[in-house]
Amino acid sequence: MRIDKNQLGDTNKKGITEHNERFDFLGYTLTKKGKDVNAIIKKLQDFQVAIPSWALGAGGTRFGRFGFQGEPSSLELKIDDVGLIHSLTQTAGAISLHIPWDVPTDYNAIKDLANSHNILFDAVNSNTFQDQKNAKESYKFGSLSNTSKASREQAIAHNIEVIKIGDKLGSKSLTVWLADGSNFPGQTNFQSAFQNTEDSLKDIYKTLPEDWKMFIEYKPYEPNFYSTVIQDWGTSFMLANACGDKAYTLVDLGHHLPNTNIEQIVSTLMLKGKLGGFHFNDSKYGDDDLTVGSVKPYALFLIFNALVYGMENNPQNPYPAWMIDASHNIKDPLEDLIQSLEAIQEAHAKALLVDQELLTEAQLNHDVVKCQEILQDAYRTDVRPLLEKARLNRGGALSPIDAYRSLKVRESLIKERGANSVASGL
Ligand code: AOS
Ligand code: ZN
Ligand code: ZN
Ligand code: ZN
Repeated sequence: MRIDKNQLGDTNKKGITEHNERFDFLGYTLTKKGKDVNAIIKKLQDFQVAIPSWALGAGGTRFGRFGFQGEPSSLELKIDDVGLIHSLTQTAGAISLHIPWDVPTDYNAIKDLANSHNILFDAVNSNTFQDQKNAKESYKFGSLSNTSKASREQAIAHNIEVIKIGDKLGSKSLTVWLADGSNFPGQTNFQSAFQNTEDSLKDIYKTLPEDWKMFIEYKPYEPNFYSTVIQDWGTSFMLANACGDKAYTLVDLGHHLPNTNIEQIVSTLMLKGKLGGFHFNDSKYGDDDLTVGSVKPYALFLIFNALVYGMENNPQNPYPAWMIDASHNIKDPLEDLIQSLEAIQEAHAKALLVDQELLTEAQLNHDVVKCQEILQDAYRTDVRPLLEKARLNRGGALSPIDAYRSLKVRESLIKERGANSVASGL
């Protein structure tokens, strides 16, 4: 199924009067405070977040998986799902593929399909955390860090293959996330694991096309529970520097030990021009991959404040690649992704309201109370009318969730694909 603009026009009519009232009031208040409301809306309209192909079905946990009816069973259907999210939210203009789960058979047909939905191919993700069917070597004891040269070489070759596949689709970056690590003290030698990883990454890096970037994702634990080779941003940063200018650190919000100050990490990386990619999600205990903004919305706002500052003040940092990295156990994945996009744009809009000049002045005066007031004034503003306006301007839905439900999108997908359709790759 596809959603056309006429259908949205009809569903949008219902709430438009109320939207106009709320927008006019907010616009008036913000203008009085000296804000350029149109410039903020333009920034919201331009902000696009990639949807990962693996978030479109129910992922489940190691204890079980409760399927979601009408899941996309092929790459084509996954692109159609992102198309649906994009037509409603106007914020999901890209898809991030996972190889070998999403290898295209007909590249031109896949590119045409994505194009018909106005969707680009963002970073491609390699997979060396599972043994693939008929693979000669195993990753049970690591991939790029493995003590076995044959395993390392297989993992390097796979990443190079992923770059080639992405290149044919128009992707411009490779994301490397490694499950490499150890489960027990003494199991591995930390220094040789690091050195092998650095050498392997350099071999992959050498094959990157000129206009490509490599993102190195870090994570403190899981699937290994004693040590992870690329455990934190410092390790990723060192590896990126060892590789070269086209290698960057990727921050996934769920990949930090409890209470880590992520906004400070973001700031430092952008100052050094090394924040390449970003995975949005939320968490309570670990890498929970929950709906963005569902648990710690204020932390998300503070992180966005650092991101907005960096985008405005750090030309040495390239524009980061944004992606939602989520997993769905009990919600309709499409509804959850819509909620995540809303939370992302809400935090983004609030960060755009922060008066940076006043904040700098208050910081220089050591006026701690004022500093907090400035941040919280922005955070406490209900910015939802701005998000609505940005969506309407681009031809999206006033309320994406309401439209998704009133247009009976899931029901249509189940009718088209069948109740037992399972997302490919999972
Ligand atoms: C794993 O924890 C990382 O977040 C990865 O970015 C990603 O979820 C994985 O590559 C998907 O399989
Ligand atoms: Zn991630
Ligand atoms: Zn995560
Ligand atoms: Zn993760």
